[in-house]
Amino acid sequence: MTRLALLSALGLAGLSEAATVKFRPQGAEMTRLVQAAVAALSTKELPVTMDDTAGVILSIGGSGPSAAPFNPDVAARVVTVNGERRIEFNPQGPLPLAEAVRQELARELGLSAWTAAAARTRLSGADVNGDGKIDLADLAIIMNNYGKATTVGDLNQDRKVDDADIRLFSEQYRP
Ligand SMILES: [Ca+2]
Ligand SMILES: [Ca+2]
Repeated sequence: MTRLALLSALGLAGLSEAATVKFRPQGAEMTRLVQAAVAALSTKELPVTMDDTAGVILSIGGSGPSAAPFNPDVAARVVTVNGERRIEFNPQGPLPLAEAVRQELARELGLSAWTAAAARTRLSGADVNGDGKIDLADLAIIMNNYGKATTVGDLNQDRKVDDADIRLFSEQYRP
């Protein structure tokens, strides 16, 4: 691919991409809090949706009457119950629940902050080298692997690196 073709590809609006996060909120209030938090990450460039059929279980309060009381200083705790990971939020914790949810889920997703920009960098796949930035170093890796059957630089996960991946990169890249 020539440099000119590359630049024109960068200017094109291409395929749309979406990210899915897997969380299993329990109960109406927890579900509402998690949905609101996930909605705040979503943009036209990278819609973020929730799959609640898998992932860590999220609940307000402990699981069942035998659950240990919360340390009053903690907003949330991570426990394993019956082999399943759960994050339990302290209903009387030091943080408002919505804030505690954003904080815990940011840690789960490896987001540096609960912002759409951080989500785009982390979840779009366009940060190929994983340095927290979507920049020309990532494009260089994609170009280096162009035409190859590899997962490095394969943003749409079809096991080859081609124009579709460059278009996806161009949607996430902000010069
Ligand atoms: Ca990068
Ligand atoms: Ca691909």
